[in-house]
Amino acid sequence: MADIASTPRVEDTVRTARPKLHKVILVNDHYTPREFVVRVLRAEFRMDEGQSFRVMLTAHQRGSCVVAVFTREIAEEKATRATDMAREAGYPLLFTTEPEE
Ligand code: TYC
Repeated sequence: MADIASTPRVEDTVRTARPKLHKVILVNDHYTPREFVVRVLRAEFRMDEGQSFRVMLTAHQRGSCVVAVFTREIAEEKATRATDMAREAGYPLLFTTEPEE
């Protein structure tokens, strides 16, 4: 008779160590100057003038725009730093994060 306790179990799914990525999202508001948004995007996300202008304009026109994706920790850190940069300058500019589907 088979000994249940010693019967090997076979995993039928392959587990891979791939952390879920999180989006950093730029949120539009009516008060932050466009040039300041571009400056924050360049400083925190290392974008060039053209990229940062397009991301700013998309958020301005559609309400929000995905800036980039990172692991959760990095995404949250960058969103916080970018939002803090705006607070220090007295603007309501907001960066949020959300997990990718
Ligand atoms: N809507 C702002 C303005 O007209 C500019 C702006 C763009 C602010 C994108 C935030 O995420 C933003 N001055």
